[in-house]
Amino acid sequence: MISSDYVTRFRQWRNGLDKTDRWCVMINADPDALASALALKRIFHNRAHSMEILRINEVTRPDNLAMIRDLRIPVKPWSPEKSAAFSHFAIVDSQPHHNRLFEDIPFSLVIDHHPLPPEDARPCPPEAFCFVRPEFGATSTIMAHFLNSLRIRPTPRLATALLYGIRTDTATFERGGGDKDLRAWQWLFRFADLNLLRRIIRSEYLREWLPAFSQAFRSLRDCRGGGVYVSLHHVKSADLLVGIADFFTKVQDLRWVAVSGIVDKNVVVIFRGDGGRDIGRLADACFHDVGTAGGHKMMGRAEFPLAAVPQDVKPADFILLRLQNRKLRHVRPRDQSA
Ligand SMILES: [Mn+2]
Repeated sequence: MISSDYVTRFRQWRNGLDKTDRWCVMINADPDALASALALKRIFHNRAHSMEILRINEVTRPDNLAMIRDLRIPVKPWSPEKSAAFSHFAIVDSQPHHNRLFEDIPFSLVIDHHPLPPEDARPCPPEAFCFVRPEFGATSTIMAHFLNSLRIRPTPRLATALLYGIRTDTATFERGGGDKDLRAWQWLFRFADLNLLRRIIRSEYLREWLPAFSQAFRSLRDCRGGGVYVSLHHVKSADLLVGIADFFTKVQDLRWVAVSGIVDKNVVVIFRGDGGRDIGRLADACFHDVGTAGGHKMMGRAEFPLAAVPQDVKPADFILLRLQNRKLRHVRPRDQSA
């Protein structure tokens, strides 16, 4: 639980809000940030003239798009000219030093669960409310605790958003999350719309990706150690490669998969493994000499300029040869990998 003095401080701070203020909550949109911004909007309801949610990034992931659409999250793109329309700024699930677009904004409210800011970061002004607590698995958890202690019952859409925020940041409690997150999960679950939640969870692919899937199946080649290699040509975004790689992790008996594509003038290879071997090390061993490569046990990524592929060799053949021949024992020590 959030210690009660913080809740008291937050309540007092909220009581001091001016109803004529025009608030902007800035986010780097992902499920946790979107849900947290929606919760903040609810907390500010009737306490401010308005609160708009503005994102500094493009939203491309299918589940994020589904979340915005199905939960009707009113998020708009940020541009610096828009700042004149607001009197106050908040930031959730990020801190001002995380992005240069946040840097010059005079934030009055910061709520985040990422690591504490470095010593030399701009300090939070005394009149602002800053709550940065890395012991929470998600900012959505913090927002759920604030809602609960303010006795605000979330609508089904808000509860669903916060559940999906916690689910994403903790990888369904597989890669993080503790008691606080679980307690928030249990509380939110009572209010959520589980049909909507299921629909968002299942939105893993974009319709426009389907031709690439057909190409992926045709390009499938076996690799050593129960792995497969899938090669695509030019793709709009690496999200598609991630989507395809994640799909193949669900095929029983495939131990690992590498999916490559060309994004702009770079070759991107996404690796996924079942944890039986360190797939990040394989990525590093295969491609460290041509670009950036690395990852961890179950996920890896390599990216290098297309120009690194010799002119008379197809990128797919270049990659396959390396996947087949690089030996793990040549891997550099972990701390030096990209
Ligand atoms: Mn987060």
